[in-house]
Amino acid sequence: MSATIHGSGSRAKRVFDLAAFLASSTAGVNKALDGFLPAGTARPATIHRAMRYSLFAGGKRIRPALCLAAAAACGGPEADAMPLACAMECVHTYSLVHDDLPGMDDDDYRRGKLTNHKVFGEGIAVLAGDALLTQAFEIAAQCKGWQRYRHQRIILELARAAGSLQLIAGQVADLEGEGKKISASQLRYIHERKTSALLCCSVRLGGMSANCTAAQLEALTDFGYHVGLAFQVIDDILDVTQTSEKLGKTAGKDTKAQKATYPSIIGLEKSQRIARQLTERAFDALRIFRGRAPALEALAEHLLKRDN
Ligand code: GRG
Repeated sequence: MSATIHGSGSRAKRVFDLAAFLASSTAGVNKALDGFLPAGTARPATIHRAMRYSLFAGGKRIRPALCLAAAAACGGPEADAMPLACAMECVHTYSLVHDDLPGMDDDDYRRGKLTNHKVFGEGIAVLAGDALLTQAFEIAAQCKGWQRYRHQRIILELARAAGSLQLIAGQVADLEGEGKKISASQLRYIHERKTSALLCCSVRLGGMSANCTAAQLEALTDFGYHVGLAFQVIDDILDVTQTSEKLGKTAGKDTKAQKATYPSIIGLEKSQRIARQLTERAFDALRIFRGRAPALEALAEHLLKRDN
């Protein structure tokens, strides 16, 4: 997988080996996560097996990749960003474990495997999600801290993105919107919080791990916000155009749950146009890096064209 990417500003085309970047970032993240998490045999073994079951179920590792790519764009070493990349994946996995619970989306499959509660039972799945969220903060606290971004700032960043004004606010609005007719602006509110908040936080933390400047942080925020929105629009499109096998989770759930999505409100074609426009806005945000953010550019393009 090599992505032809648009050079910021000049729009010059270069080729970046995204497959190699993703293979290497995923291997690095998996190894680091394995080291950060208690062993599957640590007492009580059930909870550690349940945490590891979902964490190593084969997720695409997009948030860690964005975190590492943002660090690289700002000239920071991968090792400094790694704890934050791992923390993002733990928060994300927790949100999926809880999202799949009977009281939420009630799903049987995730990442191509049975969902956590189907294997370990509801009680353990709730606790595994709780433990993954807590683990994220334990891991983030182990970052080295930077001159512009002390530990307190890093923890605050993560807490805000995962908290009741962002990730959880998005999930609440999503739940409350089921079966109701909601407007495009209400849908944007949900997408900003339930999806964009974590993607945006991933690139911001990557930048912070490189002790980035305020201007770089602003650019990463703009990039993460638009890539996050595009990601959810594409997710909604894939829900109606792909099979469960391809997605590794039950396709067509949004329609079944009478959830408002871009395709259901404005149709497939217009949704695809919006995802492209949001990705363009993300590319524009990277101008400040003058072509030195190839991994971020390639990731944005890849996320627009993904099929799972
Ligand atoms: C707080 C109880 C509680 C739950 C939080 C916020 C939340 C539950 C759930 C949101 C879950 C969700 C479906 C968000 C949308 C974001 C999204 C499209 C996730 C899928 O991300 P991928 O495709 O997944 O990167 P993989 O499995 O590849 O990591």
